[in-house]
Amino acid sequence: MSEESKLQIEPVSSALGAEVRGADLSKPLGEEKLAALREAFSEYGVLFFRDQTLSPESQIRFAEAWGSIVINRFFTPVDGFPQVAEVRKEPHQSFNVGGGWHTDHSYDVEPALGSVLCAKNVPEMGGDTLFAGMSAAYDALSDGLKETLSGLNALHSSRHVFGDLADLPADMRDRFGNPEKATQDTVHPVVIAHPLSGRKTLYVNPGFTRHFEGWTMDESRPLLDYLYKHASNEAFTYRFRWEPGAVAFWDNRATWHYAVNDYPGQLRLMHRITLDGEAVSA
Ligand SMILES: O=C(O)CCC(=O)C(=O)O
Ligand SMILES: [Fe+2]
Repeated sequence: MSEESKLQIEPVSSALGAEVRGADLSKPLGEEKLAALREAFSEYGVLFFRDQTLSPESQIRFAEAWGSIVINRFFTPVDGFPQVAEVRKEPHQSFNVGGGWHTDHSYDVEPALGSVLCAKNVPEMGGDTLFAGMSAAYDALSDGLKETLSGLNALHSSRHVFGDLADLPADMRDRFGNPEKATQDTVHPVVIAHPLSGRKTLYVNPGFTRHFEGWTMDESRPLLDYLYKHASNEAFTYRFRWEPGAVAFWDNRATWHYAVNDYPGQLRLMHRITLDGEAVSA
């Protein structure tokens, strides 16, 4: 492979993330580039690409190079492409999708590997996405707390977010469908061995984790809150500024994300594909 056609992979922060240049995701990438991307994905947890021209078809093809696609139960799909979910906020809406720290699909027995999010319409200002690296966050805990966490599991659920009991603002209701399907509850270790990197990684998140297994919600709250405050410290985060054609491909087992809701009166539209994962273990 010639030098020009090689990928350039530049880390963007010490905790997570790398920006990739030299990849046209609208075309098949070839084994050599895919292998380099696989390694970078495992090392950095989230990869960013700019100036892409992804159609729903080519986004699907890129995603399928990593595994099979999860058809999301709750999001409105792009017309004609059930594999591609719309992440949309209209100018008249006040709430956004993903406007708090979370990791997608942690309520599934086999949580999704990650998502490929492609910017279609972005506000002139605002609408950035924050990412946080859960391996770096874990590494920075004390040996004492690491020891305590090593024996714990936690329950994750979709019910309080997407289910009938969810306290959704009125202008969010048409963004999500099928509340009767939000019945996923599952237990995962609080610290997992990351399926790709093998690194110890904190695996609880403010969006979907309910309580530690065998503990009440009240008992769990203080320690969960401590972990959330710790893991969302700036030292473990990176803020990505979108432009049309930008793509983020994140690993749900290694990172959290947070879609900043600071663009009232403007449209923001993203296309998301989520990839099947595997059971996580300590
Ligand atoms: O819109 C974003 O930046 C991310 C929204 C989100 O949480 C998701 O697509 O999973
Ligand atoms: Fe999300």
